[in-house]
Amino acid sequence: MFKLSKMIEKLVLSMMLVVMTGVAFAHGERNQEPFLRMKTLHWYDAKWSVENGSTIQVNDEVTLTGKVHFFSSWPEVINGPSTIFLANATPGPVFIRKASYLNEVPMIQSTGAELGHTYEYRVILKARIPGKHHVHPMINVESAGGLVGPGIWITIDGEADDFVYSVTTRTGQVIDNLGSYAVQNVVNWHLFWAAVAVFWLLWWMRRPLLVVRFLKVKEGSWNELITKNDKFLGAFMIVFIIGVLIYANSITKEKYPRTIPLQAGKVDLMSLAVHNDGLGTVKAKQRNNDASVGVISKKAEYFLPGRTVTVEAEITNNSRLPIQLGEFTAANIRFINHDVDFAMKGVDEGYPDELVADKSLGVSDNTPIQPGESRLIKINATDVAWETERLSSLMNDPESSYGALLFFFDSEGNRMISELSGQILPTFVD
Ligand SMILES: [Cu+2]
Repeated sequence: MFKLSKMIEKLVLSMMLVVMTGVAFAHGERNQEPFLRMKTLHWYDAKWSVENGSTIQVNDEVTLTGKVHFFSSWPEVINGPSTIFLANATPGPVFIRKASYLNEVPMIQSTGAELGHTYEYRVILKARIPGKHHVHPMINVESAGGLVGPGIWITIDGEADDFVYSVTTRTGQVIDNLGSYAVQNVVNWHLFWAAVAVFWLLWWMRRPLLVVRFLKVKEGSWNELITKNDKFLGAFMIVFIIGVLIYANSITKEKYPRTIPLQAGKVDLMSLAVHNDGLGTVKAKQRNNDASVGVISKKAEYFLPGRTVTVEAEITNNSRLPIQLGEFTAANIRFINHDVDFAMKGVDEGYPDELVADKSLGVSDNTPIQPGESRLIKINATDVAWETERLSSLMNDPESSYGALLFFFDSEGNRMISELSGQILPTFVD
């Protein structure tokens, strides 16, 4: 009797401990060593679009914003932030992450950060599973793990079954709910392969197992262990399985002619890396070879049927004379702006014709960019060369990114060259 009551007491105590630590420590963000938490990431100006302790409904959105500083004296014992991923720390997939940005660059993929620099983050979440959840921004550092920012409590109300996540694909197809899209197909294929596996197992298991077979191995009677029928079935299975794979691949290709492989590359954050000159003030550091022109790629699309690459870029003129964009060159193909005389003079005689685009380089605003001015321009490079030079196959690559050089000319004809690079999205509809 005494023992039992002692046990119940223990049980109640341990349950209380679980409940209490659950409240006090949420989900282990205080488990990390102090030096890890103090010398890695410093999150500040953190804001949530809802108040701490508030209640939202399933399907409601929450936006996390703020700044994260990568501390200069990063601990020696953990990996540096050369490969990082912006995420959210929540207890399981209770929210889906609709979008995430560092310095307004989409963070669908991993990126790399520089020590001593500050980045602005923005994470958009959509409520999925009801409950009371602690919600933080988090950055995963390769080989070091997740480093979490400050968290607030958000209660999700409603029914998990009401959760809907609808998306429109790049081909214009509307998927009503990504959560249940093609699930039946996945189930069917699993059942099919499970049936094949079970059949294969039963084929061998219907005969005496283990000891009998062990003795036969000892005797060396291989003909009884693996019969003619077994060999015949084995050969049939190889042909059958490979045949099914080829068939499945062909019907999938027919049903989904345009697919993009899972992206494996890292997003380049260099072009927008933020300088910290005194924490809190941020200044864009622009990637370029020629300090006189700053170029930031905002958005790039490749319109497949039209063989057109469109780029939106912010150009900053740091030189003392007005400048104009004269040329866009990538993979040896040159797109010239016919409205800029200095650029036209640069089309040297003797350069292979097929590598100079027939059409002019389209620039949304050709008026000279004045010294000190920053302007968002749209660049349009259309040519069959994208197809003939097989550059269009970038859609099938596990890294949909591009790079180009931009040639600027000032009013005296001086040429300034800047790099332009970023992610590129395929589009199939105009
Ligand atoms: Cu937490």
